[in-house]
Amino acid sequence: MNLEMRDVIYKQAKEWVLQAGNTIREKMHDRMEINTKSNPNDLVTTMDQNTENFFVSNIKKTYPDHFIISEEGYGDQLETLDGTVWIIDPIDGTMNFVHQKRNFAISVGIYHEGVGEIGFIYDVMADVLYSAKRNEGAFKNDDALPSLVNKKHLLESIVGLNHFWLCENRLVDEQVMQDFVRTIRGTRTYGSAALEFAYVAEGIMDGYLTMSLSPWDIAAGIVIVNEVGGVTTTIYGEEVNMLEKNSILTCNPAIKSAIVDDYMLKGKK
Ligand code: 2AM
Ligand code: CA
Ligand code: CA
Ligand code: CA
Repeated sequence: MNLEMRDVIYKQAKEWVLQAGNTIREKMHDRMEINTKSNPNDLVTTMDQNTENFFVSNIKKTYPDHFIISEEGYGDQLETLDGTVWIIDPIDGTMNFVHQKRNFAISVGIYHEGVGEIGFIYDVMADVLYSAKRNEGAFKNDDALPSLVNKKHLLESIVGLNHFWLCENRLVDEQVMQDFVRTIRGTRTYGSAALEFAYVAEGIMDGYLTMSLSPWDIAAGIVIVNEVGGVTTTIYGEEVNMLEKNSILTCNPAIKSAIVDDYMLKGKK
């Protein structure tokens, strides 16, 4: 992607992200409809839909030749990542949005010919914007995020994961996962995949493990984590497919092989 064009798109996308966040904060306490999707805990609100619609209509108007992959159905059905593709989660962490009124994010990744060029993760209530352009570093608001120190040991690592890893699951033996959580220093569960990626990029968590995420949950996060030297693969160390659901490991590169080889592959079902 032409760098001048990329800067123009970056500025425009940033403006829309901040504007969408502003609207969410303003309308936060208005009455809204809450519905369920795949199961009773899989929530969607009119705020998710309206926010996505805001992005999609603006993008279609301003960049009619760009494509969109997004969660709530306003985007395109794509079979390739050819051209410029915006990958959008209007509210990541809808359960947090509904129940906690915080700890949710707007996630926007912009890919060109399959390569992640721009990423935004906006923690709306904290008003903290994580951003990155490929090869130009990652930022938390206006501060550059330092590269991850490549000295981390698994024993001193905090890893984001949820309790389902310790329940019977289809991916990794529960006994192996119990060994894993006893080995590491601590676990965290924030309930927003995008924010967990941002925290890995910030170096306040060393890794994040999750069983199944969609492209819009990870697109921005991958670009931001990349820029601080972090790595993202499936939990078994395979390349992520941005057109499908994937299990996800994003982490400091220093602990990747310990997690993948000594736990995920060892416990693989
Ligand atoms: P969402 O809030 O945009 O749906 C919650 O643990 C994290 O997993 C959130 O980032 C959430 O995104 C994501 N997630 C993916 N699939 C989900 C599902 N079926 N139900 C709830 N959260 C899901
Ligand atoms: Ca959802
Ligand atoms: Ca999501
Ligand atoms: Ca969402």
